[in-house]
Amino acid sequence: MIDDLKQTFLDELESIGNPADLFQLRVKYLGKKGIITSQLKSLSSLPSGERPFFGKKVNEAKDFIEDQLDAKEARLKNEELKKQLLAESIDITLPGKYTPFGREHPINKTLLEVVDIFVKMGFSVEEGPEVELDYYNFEALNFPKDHPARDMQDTFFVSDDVVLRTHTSPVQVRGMKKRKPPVRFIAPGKVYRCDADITHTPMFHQVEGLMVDKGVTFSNLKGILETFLHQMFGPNTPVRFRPSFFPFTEPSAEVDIGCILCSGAGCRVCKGSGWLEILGAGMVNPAVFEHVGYDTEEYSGFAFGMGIERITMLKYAIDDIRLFFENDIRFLRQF
Ligand code: FA5
Repeated sequence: MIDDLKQTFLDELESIGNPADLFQLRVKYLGKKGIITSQLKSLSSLPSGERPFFGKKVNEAKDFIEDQLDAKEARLKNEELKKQLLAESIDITLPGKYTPFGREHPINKTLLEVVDIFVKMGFSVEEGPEVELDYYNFEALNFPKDHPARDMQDTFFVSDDVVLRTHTSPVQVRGMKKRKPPVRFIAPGKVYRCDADITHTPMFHQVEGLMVDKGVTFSNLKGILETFLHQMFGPNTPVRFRPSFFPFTEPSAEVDIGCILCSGAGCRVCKGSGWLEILGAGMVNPAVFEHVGYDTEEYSGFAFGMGIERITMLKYAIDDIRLFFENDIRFLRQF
């Protein structure tokens, strides 16, 4: 009878293919109300002479069933693991997935380099709006209405009183209005002019600089700009100041560096002169101080402004400004 039980168990075990069914089978035979357990319980109702023989048989069957269940459980687990490994196998001979990394745009790269040099010299960074009032872009900078100097910058008008700023110089005025001297900041950002050829685009970037304090002189301006240009273009780069005109500075200067392509010998880029114009600068015109309420007797200052596209073109010998804005990945990848 016990042997029949073992055989029935083996047949049932044979048909089982997953751990959940196996567990049910274990409960069926070895659980509290299982077949084997109830056989063991029924021993007490047997005549005492039959108990040892029958008890031994039931215990053997219990051990046998336990061993069989454990072995099957191990087999099933093993099969499952094999299936999982097969499903998750990786073909290491396939080519990897290429994730292209973005990189800094050359204009941003130069802009950050410029900002970094001035921040290290103690300048803070100031920002202003790109859609600007005529007052800040022109009037407070000593460009009176209908003054011919306004023609120097081809302006995009939003309305009679509002323009797309043509330079970063309005940030000088906004920055000074916000605080009392001493002031020392730079103002990087986008500016707009109705202008387009191989050295001009309708949108470009400038960095403005302003320093106002008691006793600031043209020598300070020269020192700061020479230090900057030597860090940007190399310590042996020649720098020269030429007289120029801006309504908001007096005296004004245009600053040139020795042509970095021909080392001053004269080439196509410097048009044979050996020099390249790099920025505009000068001592802040007292008329501007009056607009911001600074005492012109007590304070003096200098300002400068440079075009970032121009600096980038010189640094990397690029001869067409439009390349920066065409988003040709083959060009941009080189920086
Ligand atoms: C100015 O804009 C003055 N605000 C600079 C200044 C600031 C002078 C403070 C004195 C004191 P200018 O118009 O020269 O000056 O422009 C400065 C630089 O902007 C130029 O040297 C040139 O590098 C760049 N630039 C001008 N127009 C364009 C354009 N359309 N595209 C690209 N760069 C331009």
